Amino acid sequence: MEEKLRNIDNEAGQAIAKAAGLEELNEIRVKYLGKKGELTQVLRGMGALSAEERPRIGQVANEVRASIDNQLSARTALLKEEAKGLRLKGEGIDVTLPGTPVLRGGKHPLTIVTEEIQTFFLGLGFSIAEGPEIETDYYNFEALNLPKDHPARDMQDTFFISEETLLRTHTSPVQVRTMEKTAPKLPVKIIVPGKVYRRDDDATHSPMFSQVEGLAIDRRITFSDLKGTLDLFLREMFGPKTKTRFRPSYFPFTEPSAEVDISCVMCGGQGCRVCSHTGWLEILGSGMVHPRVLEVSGYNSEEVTGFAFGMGVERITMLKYGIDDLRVLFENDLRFLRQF
Ligand code: 2U9
Repeated sequence: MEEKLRNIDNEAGQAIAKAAGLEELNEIRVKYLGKKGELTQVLRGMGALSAEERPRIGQVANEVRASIDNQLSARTALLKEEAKGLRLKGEGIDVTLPGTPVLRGGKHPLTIVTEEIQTFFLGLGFSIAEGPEIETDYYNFEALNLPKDHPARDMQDTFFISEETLLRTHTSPVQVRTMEKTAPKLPVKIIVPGKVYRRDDDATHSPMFSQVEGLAIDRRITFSDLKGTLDLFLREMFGPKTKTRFRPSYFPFTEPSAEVDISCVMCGGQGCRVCSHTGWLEILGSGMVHPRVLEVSGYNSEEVTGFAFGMGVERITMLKYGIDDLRVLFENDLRFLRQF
């Protein structure tokens, strides 16, 4: 009887290995394990066995049932996988081809630097403010102490849309709008990143460029606050050894005004081609907010003072990464962009 059982196992095993489809496997299951199946038939004959033989044969029968069952499951899983592969091939998908890599984008160097500037000032308690790129003459010039006949308007060659609307030449109108909305509440501490437009186009000027400007207004804000803030900022941006220098300058919206230089990032101040052998690089403009600008936007210039500054992000990016032509920042050449 044991031999009969072993034979059933072998026979079933061969049939399963040869089976070409799921239906055939089901027929094999019925043939061997079903109610009228071969294994069941053999077990029916167990009544004729002696009491000593019965448990042993019982155990063999259980082993054979488990063996056939396992082989059926394994073959079923294999055939299902094959069927899936064939279906995908039928749909024109070759599952054996290597996958197409998904390219992850990267940040543009101007974005990296803008975010770095923002992060620094957020750490000092400034908020980020933004505003429209199409502006009125009032917010871009008039409110900033630049009346229509002011000669300093020529410094910012402007794209006019109509007599009263234009592409902003700096992000300063956002500070004016913020002051109008906030006055007379204190303090105002904002930085304003954004695109600005001037009619300029060469290796160091683009008709569209990016600025970050800052404004802090409160009681008793002094030039020392301006100096301390920008000093710390420039050392953070260009390294702890960076020296700064404040030079008197003129802007219509600040008084006094100062141009800020850093020791040359290339030669450390020795003098080289990049700094035109002066040892210094002009990096931003700044000053104490002109009392007229405070008044126009709703602040009492007898009670509050403020400092402001502005920088061009392209220039800072070029100096930080040693880029000598501004235009590569706008050409979207991946060979350039992949380096960041
Ligand atoms: C308000 C009051 C004052 C913003 C300032 C500068 C100095 C400055 C230039 C740097 C390089 C522009 O990109 S650049 O060409 N900016 O020199 N900007 S003070 O002063 C303000 C702004 C708004 C209400």
